[in-house]
Amino acid sequence: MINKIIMATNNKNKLRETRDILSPLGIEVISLSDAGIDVDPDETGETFEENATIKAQAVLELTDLPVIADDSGLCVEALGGRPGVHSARTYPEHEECAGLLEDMKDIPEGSRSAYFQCVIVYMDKNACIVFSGKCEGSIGFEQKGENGFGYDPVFMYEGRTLAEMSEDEKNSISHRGAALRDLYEYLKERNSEENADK
Ligand code: ITT
Repeated sequence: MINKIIMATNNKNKLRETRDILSPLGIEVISLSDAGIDVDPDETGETFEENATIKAQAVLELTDLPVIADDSGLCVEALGGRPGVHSARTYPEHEECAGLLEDMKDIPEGSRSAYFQCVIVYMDKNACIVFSGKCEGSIGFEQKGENGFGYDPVFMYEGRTLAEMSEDEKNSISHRGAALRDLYEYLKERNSEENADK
């Protein structure tokens, strides 16, 4: 029976969105600091899946609990898919929206398509499962909204930015929400099988 999972992240926003979706399962999702683990492995992979696997593996080596890791980012068509796997490192923290808007200042309306991608890896001593989700939208011309994090204030989805949505609304359409709902089903199934085996 899985009742506690470590999330291999130093990003409090990811942790909050994850807890929100997994909470009905009664599984406690604890942070690295809750677990007393201090690791920040180099994300040297070329894909979201490789980087999520690197993060999960680094933490699994230090614990007996199951681990989840999320690697995610924003891919902008007009920028050839950038910032992509480098989304956390392309611009200084808290300046990612301003930096992206500057890099896209000459790109006209209609050519500003972008998508968020999220890959979540679940890992324990016997299993490694990959879940993924995508959210398609476009990049606006100014920052709007106070919620969310990262690029949310410039990412437009059906006329609003993700930062203008409540957390529940964002989770219902987001890349992370989609990956987490599949993870939810997997964990639910695992726990019901283990209960049935008793
Ligand atoms: P961990 O590696 O510790 O989990 P991180 O923030 O460094 O935290 P990533 O390497 O996966 O995570 O980088 C993801 C970046 O992509 C993140 O810092 C944001 O800038 C952006 N991003 C991902 N999901 C997002 C979301 O839902 N809304 C806005 N920006 C997001």
